[in-house]
Amino acid sequence: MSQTLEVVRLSSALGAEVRGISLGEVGPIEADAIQSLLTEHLVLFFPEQHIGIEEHVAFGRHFGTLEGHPNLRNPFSDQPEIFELAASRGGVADEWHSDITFQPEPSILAILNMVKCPEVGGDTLWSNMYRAYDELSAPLQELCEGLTALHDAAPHGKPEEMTTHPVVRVHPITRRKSLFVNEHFTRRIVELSREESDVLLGYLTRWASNPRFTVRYRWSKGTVAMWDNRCTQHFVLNDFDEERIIQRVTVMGDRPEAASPPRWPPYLRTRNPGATSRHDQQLNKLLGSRAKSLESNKK
Ligand SMILES: O=C(O)CCC(=O)C(=O)O
Repeated sequence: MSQTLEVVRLSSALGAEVRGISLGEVGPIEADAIQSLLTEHLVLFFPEQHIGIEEHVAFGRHFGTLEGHPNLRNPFSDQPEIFELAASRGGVADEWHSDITFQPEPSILAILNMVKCPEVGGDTLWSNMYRAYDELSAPLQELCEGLTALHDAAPHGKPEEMTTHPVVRVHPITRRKSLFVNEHFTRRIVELSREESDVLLGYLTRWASNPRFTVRYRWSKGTVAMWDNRCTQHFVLNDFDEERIIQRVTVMGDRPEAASPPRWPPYLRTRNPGATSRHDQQLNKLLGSRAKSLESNKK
């Protein structure tokens, strides 16, 4: 299939609309071209596709191994690789996030099919995490590069599902550094006290949503979007009344590569534990279970 792609950028920070291709007929050559466009624009939109579930899954498989959502049940089909979110008045992801960061190997990219969309509202925003890192001051970049953060699945009612990731990761294709903390899943900077972590994490997660780094997309039925979770975050506007149905396939996963190794040990309150030490319970639990598994590996 020979198809001429028309590509229109949607903001200075990220995002492009792509026409002149039928996603239901993509082969390896077209998939490579799409991967190159994704590497350049970070999020792509393909209007008027109207693909079905089989085509959606087949398209996703060009980019890696697909996995259903680990915590949210798929109510409508026995196709395990599709995750559907049907929402009206609630149930939308209106907190900035990148997908499934509570797992050691989070999603690398996602492909979303807009099956039913409200006449107005329900736009999605994406933000460019390369820019969020690049525009930090040099001292703050250096501090962040030496830190790791605890992420958990508390938004899915499972705070015990947790892992740590570098605060600054390196993209395996571009080798560029990006900021890798998000308001939805990131709980704590491991090397800082709870109070310090709250301040820095609060700052970084607000910074990540600076309008200068973003694009906002107005959907129509049949549009397919595809984004790179390693260098973007997204947020859905919960401002609609009609039903909004999306179907997503999720490409898993690589272990985020740190920009540098952690420069400090985890924060541990060693003296005078008091009422405030309850704030360290989750971190201590994670560190305790890691120590135990190291110990049992030695045996
Ligand atoms: O519904 C959307 O626009 C995005 C959904 C979302 O946040 C996700 O798939 O992680």
